[in-house]
Amino acid sequence: MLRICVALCVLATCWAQDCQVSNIQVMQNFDRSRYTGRWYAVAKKDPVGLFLLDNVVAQFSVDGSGKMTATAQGRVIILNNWEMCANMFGTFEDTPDPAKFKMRYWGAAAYLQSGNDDHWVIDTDYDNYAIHYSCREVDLDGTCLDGYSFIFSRHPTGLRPEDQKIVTDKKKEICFLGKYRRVGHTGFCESS
Ligand code: RTL
Repeated sequence: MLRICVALCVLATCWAQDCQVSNIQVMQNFDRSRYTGRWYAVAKKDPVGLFLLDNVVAQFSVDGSGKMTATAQGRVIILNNWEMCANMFGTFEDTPDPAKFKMRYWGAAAYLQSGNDDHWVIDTDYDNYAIHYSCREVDLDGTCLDGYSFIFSRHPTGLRPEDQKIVTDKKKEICFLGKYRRVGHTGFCESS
């Protein structure tokens, strides 16, 4: 019995870390209403190309009909040296998996990036931490060729020590461990 358990555990670990986008485990029974409110990005893994640099704060809402929307702010540099605070909007299309969405996003100004990305919630306890994942391009071997991810905290000061191991384990599971940068909060976007 013990041998079977060990074998199953080994199999489950390998399966979780084979880096196939289609095998990535997301939050079970995701509850969008508990996810609403403000989240501070504390770390991010960048995609290829232009991206939010730091001071990233997201605010999620759910309307009367259950539709999820979000706004996000963050410092960006566009046109090589123009630094500004980007005000972004996102609407979410549901999929059969409650933790997997399609996010259409755009900026308050027309020159900001817009797009339609996957938006997966990998794990959250709703009150302290959340791990987001988006793969923009899947490689021929099924792994992610171009993706990004945010680690969010409800606390502007960062993750609680007790959440750090959970987050590190999930970073490994989504094959982005070692690819994150810290997201600083300097108040850059606070006046806009
Ligand atoms: C996140 C969740 C909350 C809502 C939105 C999000 C993504 C925003 C992105 C913005 C990119 C902006 C760029 C601007 C420069 O032109 C995932 C935070 C909308 C991806 C690159």
